[in-house]
Amino acid sequence: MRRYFSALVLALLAVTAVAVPAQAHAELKSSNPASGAALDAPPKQIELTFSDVVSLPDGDAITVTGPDGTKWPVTQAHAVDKTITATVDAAGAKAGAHTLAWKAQADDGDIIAGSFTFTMNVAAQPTTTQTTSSVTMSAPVTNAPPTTTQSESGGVPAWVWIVVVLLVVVGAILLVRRRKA
Ligand SMILES: [Cu+2]
Repeated sequence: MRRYFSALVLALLAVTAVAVPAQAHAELKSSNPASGAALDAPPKQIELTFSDVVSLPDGDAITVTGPDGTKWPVTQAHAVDKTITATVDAAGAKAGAHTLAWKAQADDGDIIAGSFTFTMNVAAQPTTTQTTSSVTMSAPVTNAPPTTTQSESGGVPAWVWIVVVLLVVVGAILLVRRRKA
């Protein structure tokens, strides 16, 4: 009976020994951008907040991968207390779904990792490369038939014709009345 009891105690100790370190892991509590966020402008900084103290892991703490598979350059990763921050260069950000993968070293030395997605509603603001693309885009417009450009720029606005027609009508009515008088 006593053997049975000590075996039970040992078994319980074994279970808790496995369970306790697993619970001690820090977890990702919140982030900016948040998981599932839809952004109108690319973020300049990424912030991950954990449930416990974390430090930077070996290798990249944060990677952001765009819809076309290109990675945003991530610099200046810092771990302070429960947060990891990093500066991102999203100049080439495309509209669409992005994956943010993170890795951190928990206070007990274990490496924790995870990933989530967020969406960019628009592509990044124009850069020098995009200016050249807009120049090539405007080229076909200049090649458009001259008749369309003339009717738009050289044509008289519609309201002018309406005013002219009204003046003629009013003038005609006045003339008719004068003759009758
Ligand atoms: Cu752990």
